[in-house]
Amino acid sequence: MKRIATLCLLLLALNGYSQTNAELDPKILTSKAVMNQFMDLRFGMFIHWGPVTLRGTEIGWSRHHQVPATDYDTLYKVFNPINFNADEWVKTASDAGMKYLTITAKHHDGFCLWPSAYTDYNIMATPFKKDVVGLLAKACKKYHIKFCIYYSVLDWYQENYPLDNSTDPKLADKRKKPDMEKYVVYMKNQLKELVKNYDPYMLWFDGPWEAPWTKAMGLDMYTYLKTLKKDLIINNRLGKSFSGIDADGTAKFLGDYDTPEQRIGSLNMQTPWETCMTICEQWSWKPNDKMKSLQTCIQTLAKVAGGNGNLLFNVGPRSDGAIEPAQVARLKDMGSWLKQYGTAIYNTHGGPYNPNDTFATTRSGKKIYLHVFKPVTTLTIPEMPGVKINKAYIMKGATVALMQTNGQITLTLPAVLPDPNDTVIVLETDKSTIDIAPIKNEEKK
Ligand code: FHN
Repeated sequence: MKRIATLCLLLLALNGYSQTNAELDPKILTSKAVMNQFMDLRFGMFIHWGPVTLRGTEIGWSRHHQVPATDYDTLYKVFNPINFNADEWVKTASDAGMKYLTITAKHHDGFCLWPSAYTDYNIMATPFKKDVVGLLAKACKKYHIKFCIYYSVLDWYQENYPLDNSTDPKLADKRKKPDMEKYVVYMKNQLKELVKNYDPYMLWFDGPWEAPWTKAMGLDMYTYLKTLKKDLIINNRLGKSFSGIDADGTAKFLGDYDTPEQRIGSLNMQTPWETCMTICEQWSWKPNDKMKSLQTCIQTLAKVAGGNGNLLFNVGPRSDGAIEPAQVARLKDMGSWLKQYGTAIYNTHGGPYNPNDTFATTRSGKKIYLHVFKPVTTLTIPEMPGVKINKAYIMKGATVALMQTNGQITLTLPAVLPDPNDTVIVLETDKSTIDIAPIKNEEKK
């Protein structure tokens, strides 16, 4: 999977695709206030799901490869997730401390989890016959979780989309008469259905890297969507270069925020960004998938927040509709940590130090939250120019001894840190911390 994402990025870079919001009418761009509210949420649930879970292979990508297309494209006929319960999925997200949820309404395989009027290849053609997108939208409203929709630009099932994902000419599903113009109309009709019927907080696009999708289509689609809902948040994957930040931190892409994938983005105080990452290894469910440790999960969230980003953390529910109990338990443990330390994550800004494997920092008002990831007894960091630390203490715990000399801050920590995954130390300063410029701190190996 990682190889695929890297390949996609490489293809885009080689094609020299770059477009920015400067090519859009500034009046239609999502406002800073809406984006600030989104960034305050910090933590969301990504869900990759569909009939492919019957095979336990990767959604979209395994079609024609591990699973012959003739098999893959007929799985819907026996897809009957009798244990699907939208409230349970959303409650799992809420108990994890997640504030938004993004569902793959249509992934690269073209299957639609809602009763689309524009294709029969949708959930109502399965024995299950329930509007999954609609049920999740309703459950998100009930649990005050922002409802977001993932929609794949590329579509290896729809006849009008010119490409299939088979590399073997013998296997390739010969497109009879593809017509990209008609496919774009299909996209706009489906997106209008999704926006009008389910009122998503955000659309998470994916798959812009293939040749049939052009820069002009991306600009046109962003503009079109903003006629449907002004404050709709749209990620940067309608554009061809779906990740690109200038040296000074400004965006070099089309869309409202950057989407580093399976990696933690760099500290950036200018451009909003969200890391999307799997809790296991595969995006959609597979048997015995290897799950990240609680420490890795918590430290990933803290490092992402420390970089001023959001974390969209992915689970892949099973073909019966249930999320693996082990993943539910892991997420619950993240929620327990957030119940204790959430003040150091939600409604904060990242920085001023760039995160590393020893610590990360978040900040709010006059406070800096120093997240310590390793059992160190002293921590020495570059001082913050012009900033005086009046008090240092473990959040909800004991005072921490602190020295500020020779341009350095040295903290003396207890031999056993209260939380081995991430102990939060509060530094109370004498000024508004948001004004402190980012501080480069190299990891001492
Ligand atoms: O090809 C997809 C992949 O299946 C998955 O949906 C990820 C999630 O961000 N996006 C693409 C790879 O970059």
